[in-house]
Amino acid sequence: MAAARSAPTGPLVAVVMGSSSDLSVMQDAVDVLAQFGVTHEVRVVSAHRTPDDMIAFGHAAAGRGIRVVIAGAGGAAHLPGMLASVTPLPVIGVPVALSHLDGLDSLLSIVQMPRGVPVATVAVNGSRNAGLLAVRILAIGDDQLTHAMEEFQLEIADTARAQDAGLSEAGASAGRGASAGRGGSAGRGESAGRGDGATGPGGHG
Ligand code: AIR
Repeated sequence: MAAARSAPTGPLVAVVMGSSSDLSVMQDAVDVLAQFGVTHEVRVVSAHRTPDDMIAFGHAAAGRGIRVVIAGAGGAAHLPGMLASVTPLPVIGVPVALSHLDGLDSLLSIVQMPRGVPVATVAVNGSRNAGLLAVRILAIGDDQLTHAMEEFQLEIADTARAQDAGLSEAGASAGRGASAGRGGSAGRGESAGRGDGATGPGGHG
């Protein structure tokens, strides 16, 4: 019979980035993890400026009890892929947009991994979803975290329905005064916010 694995006491998620200049983007992931009560660490590890440190970090992560790595970088964004090449842990890549090329350089650097070395890539600057995906991965086999995620999903559904009600009401008002044009004042059928427009469980975001 396999020996029971002792519960890790250190952080479960590592949020790493190529430079502290990425933090404004990566903070969303950190905030989501905090909202769900997931222990985490935040580090700067550069694939190009501190490659030895990066490799050492990647080799040691699983042994330290880290379960998921969220890695963000911009430009020649090799950090997520290089980490994925030296750890068996799931790596979620966040392409950080720099002032040139709108983040397309970062996106392609992260998403176009060779077969055998997967990186789960989120949208450009999409670190909030990276945090949520890490929570979902950790929720496998964790009923409490699964329940928290279900609650979160209900919250974002409520937010979307409230938006629907608000726009429907606005459309009805506009329609009373004038022609509603091409089918009313409905929006694009999606949140106009930063992505999901939601707060986490007990959160404020
Ligand atoms: N970077 C740092 N080392 C390797 C890479 N690709 C990235 C950072 C940041 C960008 O370079 O992830 O997005 C610019 O970093 P800085 O420190 O010049 O602001």
